Amino acid sequence: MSASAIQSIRARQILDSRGRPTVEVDVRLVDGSFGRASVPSGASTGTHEAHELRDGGGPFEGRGVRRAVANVDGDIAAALRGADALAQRQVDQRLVDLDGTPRLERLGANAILGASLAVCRAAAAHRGQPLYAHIAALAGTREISLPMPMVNMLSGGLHAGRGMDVQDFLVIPAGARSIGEAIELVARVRDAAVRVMERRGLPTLLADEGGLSPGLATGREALRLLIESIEQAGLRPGTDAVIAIDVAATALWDRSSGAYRLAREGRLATSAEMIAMAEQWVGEFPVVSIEDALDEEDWAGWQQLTERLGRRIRLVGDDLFTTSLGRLRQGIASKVANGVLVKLNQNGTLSGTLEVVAAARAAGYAPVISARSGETEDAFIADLAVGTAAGQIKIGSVRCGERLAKYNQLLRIGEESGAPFAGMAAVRQ
Ligand code: 2PG
Ligand code: MG
Repeated sequence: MSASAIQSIRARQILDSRGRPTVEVDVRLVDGSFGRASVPSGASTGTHEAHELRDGGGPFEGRGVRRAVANVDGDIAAALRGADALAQRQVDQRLVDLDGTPRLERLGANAILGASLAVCRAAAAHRGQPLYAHIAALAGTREISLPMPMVNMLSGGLHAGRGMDVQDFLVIPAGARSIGEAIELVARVRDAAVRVMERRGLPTLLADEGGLSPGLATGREALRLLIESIEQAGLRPGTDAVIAIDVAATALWDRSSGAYRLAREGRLATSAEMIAMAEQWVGEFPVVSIEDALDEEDWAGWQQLTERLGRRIRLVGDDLFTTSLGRLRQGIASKVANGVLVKLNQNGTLSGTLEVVAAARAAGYAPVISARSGETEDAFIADLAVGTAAGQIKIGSVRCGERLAKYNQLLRIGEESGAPFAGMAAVRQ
């Protein structure tokens, strides 16, 4: 067996940032090279995501991942033993074939992704290369770059007990010239937001991604609060800092009434009304990016939305595309959205995810590498964003160890690689 052949694979159950079980995988190669990776988990999930295998009974309210762990230790380890860790695509193909179902339901996408990412880390170690450099080689990236972050400030939806209808209000530090400055600017805005909210007697407890949850009734109120926070931080809205929104509208879609339920506003909204609301936000505030403004199956609405706003701002599909090549192609063909959220565990393998990034780029769709609301200390996505030169990353707020692990990794990569900072180039149309 060659030095880069896989010698052993082992998995275990660990806990994520919500205290829920998730899968961690260790891979060792013949030459002793080692790779470890763990798998994130979403709360506002798209129907078409790869399948997260949970035990369905037993401890942790049935959320255990013992079956997924057993699948790694059993079928997956047997299938990958002796495979060349440098051949990521073949490894991932073998995993997908071994599973045999379209959404990786048999072995679990959490089992498969854990193995895929741990193999990649072990291969990077074998080559004596930083992870981002190895990913750049796999992706064929000519010039790596440090991504512009979009940073969660205010949370609602399923990340904050539905305290607000819209899931995330984020800040993009448009005026930053480096990743270090970007992080400093958003940290300033977040600190200012706490002061503004304390003054108004609003709660400042943390939401799932380390953002704040003021529980305001309308999007406009949240946007006003964000503008005030940017100003209080001594920054100019629209110049130094701009705004992104993740509506996560799939979680608002009410099948029985055939409309979007804006519970905090106390009304139902049609697709056209949701689009009008997005247009109002863009008209009134420096909003440069809106994710999942409509439901994952509202293709007609998405077409309308893209016609109306697609030349002015980024329209990012998350639940809509679920990091699936098929769904993204459908979107490109029907002129829907102009950006794609990229989540490794929606896809299930590293190679599959890299394919989605490449297809997006070829069609002029901006990829945004994204964390999940349930995360671990694994900073893989920081290296992924740099290695693919994606241009944008969404990690959560600048709070909580599982989020800071990624921001801090970006700082380290910036220092050691000397890669240029992407700035606003990838955000703007
Ligand atoms: C999203 C993500 C991250 P979740 O909707 O974009 O914010 O949330 O992981 O819960 O799907
Ligand atoms: Mg989303």
